[in-house]
This record gives sequence, C-alpha cells and structure tokens, in this order.
Amino acid sequence: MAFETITVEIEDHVALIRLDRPEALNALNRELAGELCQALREADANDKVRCIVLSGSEKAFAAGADVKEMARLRYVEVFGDNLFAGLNDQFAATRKPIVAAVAGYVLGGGCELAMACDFIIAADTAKFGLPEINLGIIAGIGGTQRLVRAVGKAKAMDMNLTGRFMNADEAERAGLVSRVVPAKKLMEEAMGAAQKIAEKSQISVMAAKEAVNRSFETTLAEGILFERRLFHSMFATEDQKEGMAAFLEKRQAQFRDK
Ligand code: DAK
Repeated sequence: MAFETITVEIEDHVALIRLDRPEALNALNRELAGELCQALREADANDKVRCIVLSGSEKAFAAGADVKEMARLRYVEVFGDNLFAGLNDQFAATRKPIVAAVAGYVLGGGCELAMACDFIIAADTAKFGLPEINLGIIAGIGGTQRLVRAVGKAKAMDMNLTGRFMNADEAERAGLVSRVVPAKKLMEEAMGAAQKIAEKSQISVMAAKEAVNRSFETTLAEGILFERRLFHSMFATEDQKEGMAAFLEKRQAQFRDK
C-alpha cells in the first residue's frame, strides 16, 4: 500500500522506513502514527525483512508531535482516543530489531520515537530535546520514562524540565545513542549495522532483543534467569549447531532461522 507520510523500501533484508512530512519537519500527526504502525506491522510479518531502520531527513528525524493538530484537541479527545497509544504498543510488539538513524531535530515525540527503537545511531548534526514543557504539556510517548533509563535522572530531569537540547556528542557521552557519525555517513552506517544484524540467526537476534528488553521490566535475578533459560533454549536450534560448526570449520555460518 502507498503511504502519504512515510516511505518504505526493502533492500538486502532491511526495511528502511523514512518519516516523510518535510513541510512540518516530520512532525507526528495521527496519519503518520497510523502509517508507521502499519509499516512496522508489515515489516515484522514480512519474511524478506530481517531488520528495520527508521529514519527521517537530514534536517529532522522528527520535530515532535504535530502541534498544529494537537493545539485544538481537548482532554476528552486525547484521553478518549488514547492518543499515540497504538504507536507505543506497536514498537513494543515488533520482534525484529529497529535501528533509529537520526539527524537534525530529534524533538518531543520524535525523540521518544527514537528511544522506542532498539538503538540509535546519530548524525553529528542531531539535536535531542523534550520541549513539550514549553507548550504547557509533558512528554507523552515515554520521554519521562525511557530517557531516565537511558541517561539517568539528572539529565532526564534537566531535559524534561528545561526543554533544552542535547547535541550528538553529549547524547553519546550520556548513553542515549550508540554511535555518532558524520551526517553524510549516517545512512551507510545505519544500513551497515542493520545488514550485519540481518546476517545473524533471526532466532538468536529476537531472543537477544527480548532478553535486553526484559531488563527494563524485572529484577536482576529474574532477568538473569530469563536470559539463562533463553540461552539454554538456543541449543534446541539448528542455527546453534551451524554457528558453532562454522566457527570450528573456519567458515561463514549459513543460518536458516531454524
Ligand atoms: N508540529 C507541527 N509543525 C511543526 C512542528 C511541530 N512539532 N515543528 C516544526 N513544524 C513546522 C513549522 O510550523 C513550520 O511550518 P510553517 O509554519 O512554515 O507552515 C515548519 O515545520 C518549519 O519549522 P520552522 O520554520 O519552525 O523551522 P526552524 O528551523 O526555524 O525551527 C524547530 C525548527 C524544530 C526548532 C522549530 O520548528 C520548533 O521548535 N518546533 C517545535 C518543536 C516542539 O516543540 N516539539 C515538541 C512538540 S510536542 C502525547 C504523546 C506525545 C506527545 C504529546 C502527547 N500523548 C500520548 C497524549 C508529544 C508532544 C510533542 O512532541
């Protein structure tokens, strides 16, 4: 299906989803949220896709939720429609890895979207912020929760309360992003990372993603037990036999997701 606010391309087992509302710096409106949910659902269900990259433009990953659309909404509408709940749920439900490749403005709902991905690769032009406080609201898609887990309370509180922007270097030092690269290299780096992931056994990739995500939801002891049980279960797969045989035979593994 053709989308109006995003584009989707599939190349070498990687689905590249780009936010595409240049007139509004990729601000998230309801149409974009719906299309993004659908694209993630489809990519997750598509056997040809083994990893997803979510990106925007050079100027903006996304400048936040669409203020023009939100300005007229009343409480009964945002609460009644459960605004943006579907987006949060879809990110949580997507089992294939999602790499965020961000440049320029990564603000408000855009910053929250990037944090909902599995990791963030940033261009050196990226500027992160939660400026919702300037609009008389607060972050609403995880900005008060995921940012604390990513960078700790001090910076998360600073960003949520002052609305200041963090540049890419500070974001890398703070642990918000995994890598910073020159803007011109952003897509090459992100697609390269996604292709590396796509070469692995999808079973172990999904298990690793599930185990890391479980660390946010549980105690250390429970998390380590969950990890160990998943680790044990890998020995029921053909890919474990193939991966180890390939190492011993000094050749490239041919994983079959079995
Ligand atoms: N919404 C709508 N349009 C936006 C936009 C946004 N967030 N950001 C930029 N635009 C539009 C501008 O209005 C302008 O359109 P025209 O006026 O020309 O028609 C065009 O994009 C270019 O923007 P600028 O002319 O402002 O460009 P500059 O380079 O001068 O400035 C900027 C770039 C990013 C610094 C500036 O545009 C800016 O401050 N934008 C707003 C950033 C912001 O406040 N973002 C947070 C939005 S609030 C919820 C869940 C989530 C949320 C809320 C509720 N629930 C679950 C209920 C999330 C809220 C947010 O994200």
